[in-house]
Amino acid sequence: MDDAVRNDDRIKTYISVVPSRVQKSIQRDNFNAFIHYGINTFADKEWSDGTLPPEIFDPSEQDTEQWVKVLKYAGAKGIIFTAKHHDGFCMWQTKTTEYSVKNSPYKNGKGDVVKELSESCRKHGMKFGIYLSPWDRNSEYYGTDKYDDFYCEQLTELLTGYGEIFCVWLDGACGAESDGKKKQEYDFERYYALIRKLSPNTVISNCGPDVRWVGNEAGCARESEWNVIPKLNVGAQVIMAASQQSEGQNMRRPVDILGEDLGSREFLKDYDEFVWSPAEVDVSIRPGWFYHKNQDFRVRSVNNLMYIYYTSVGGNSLLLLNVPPDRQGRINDADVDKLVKLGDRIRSAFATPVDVVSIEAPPHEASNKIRNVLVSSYNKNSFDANSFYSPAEIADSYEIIMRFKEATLIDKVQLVENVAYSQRVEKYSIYAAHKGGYVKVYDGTTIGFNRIALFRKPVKTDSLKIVIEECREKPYIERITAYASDKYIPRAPIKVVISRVLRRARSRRSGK
Ligand code: FUL
Repeated sequence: MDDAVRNDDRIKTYISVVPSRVQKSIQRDNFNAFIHYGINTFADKEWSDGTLPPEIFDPSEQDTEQWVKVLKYAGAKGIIFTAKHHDGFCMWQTKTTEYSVKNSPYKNGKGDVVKELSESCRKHGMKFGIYLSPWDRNSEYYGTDKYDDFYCEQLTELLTGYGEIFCVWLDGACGAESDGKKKQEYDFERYYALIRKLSPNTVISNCGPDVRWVGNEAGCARESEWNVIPKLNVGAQVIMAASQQSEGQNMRRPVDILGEDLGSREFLKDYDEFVWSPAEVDVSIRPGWFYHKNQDFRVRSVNNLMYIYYTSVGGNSLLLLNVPPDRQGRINDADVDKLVKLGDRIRSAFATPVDVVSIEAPPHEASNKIRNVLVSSYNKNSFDANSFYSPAEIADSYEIIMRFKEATLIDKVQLVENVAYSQRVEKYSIYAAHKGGYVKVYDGTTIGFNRIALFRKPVKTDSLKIVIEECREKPYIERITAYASDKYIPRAPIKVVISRVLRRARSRRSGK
């Protein structure tokens, strides 16, 4: 077989890999909130060892309604709650252990935080998910054959007693060895099967098959995030090995979990089995995952949160933003202030899609549907596998020119591939009409299920040209929308700028 044929076969293999039903649902609702709240909150700790007395769990004004309203205003579509962190303290009325809210003063032992939060979520139209730490420092069964039964019983209680659970988030962190204990070998396949059986619409994240951890806790997304990646690079064992092993370990490294490039053609050529795998950027609004009073002045700035939003949600990844309630049981004013501004900024950034009056592009493979993807009245819920623009012929490159009613100050274009046809675009540029010609305003690699191409500075123009320069066969584009600038362009944190400059210098030196 000659190389061209083999290459062609490989590309056909890559584009045959597509998202599952549950992956599509979380890719659509790609910004969710994480809530770390539990016994640690009341002891000023990030990790505790399972011996803190339940009596200290005593919030004076716990208000799950407030959590949900603030997070919804910020733009999150769902909330994932620490039903149990590594300490083993259960935030619901469980029959599996005495180490729970049942033995706390909260509502005289009758409180159930999972229930309260799930009900508030339902009331306000937010999805509700759970974090149930596999590592349990309190359970007598941990490290024994009985632990998987115990863990499955906890999963069963949570998946059957609290309505629809949109996500189960399985953490890979484990410091059992520093406790002088043997690491439990979790039967993840059993957990997955149980979740699928009890709750087929649930997404299994992190140490799970549906969503892949980006690899750091610093809010760093990859510039080029690929969804079709080698099967070997995912899987609970890989995630666990890269996860936190000791308290205080610095997880704020730049992107890791096996590197920057997980899916370019060059990278994939050495592998034979591939899976669809969206990355999730999990990051806290504060230095800690749990609330600490002395961090009230260290809440991330709105500029920083917007930067994380653009690079994760806008970078073909998912965002999971942690917001920890304080000891009163409320989201602290310091965080509320930033979350309200974040919601306002997101809405203002996408408030004004620019109307397209005419389009020029290679003929569409189906009927005359190209306007569907370019008009501003796009409704993401109405799209199905048949909604796309795809050129009839495979070509070396594809040019799409959109003309607007009038010259408008534009700072971003949202691009979406119809991933029912996989992820195909590998390189593209955006040009703006200027003084009778076109000037380049953006160049990118991946698009995938969501790309916000944010220009370095806004440009006033009456026409944009998108050129797809490299692609697996031909593109299937679901959406292209240009937005009028609201004049706020978030700046990258200085550390990111420096590492980008160093990376570029390195690749110039190595001639790549
Ligand atoms: C880590 C944990 O050790 C942290 O406490 C936190 O829950 C974070 C989301 O995952 O691995």
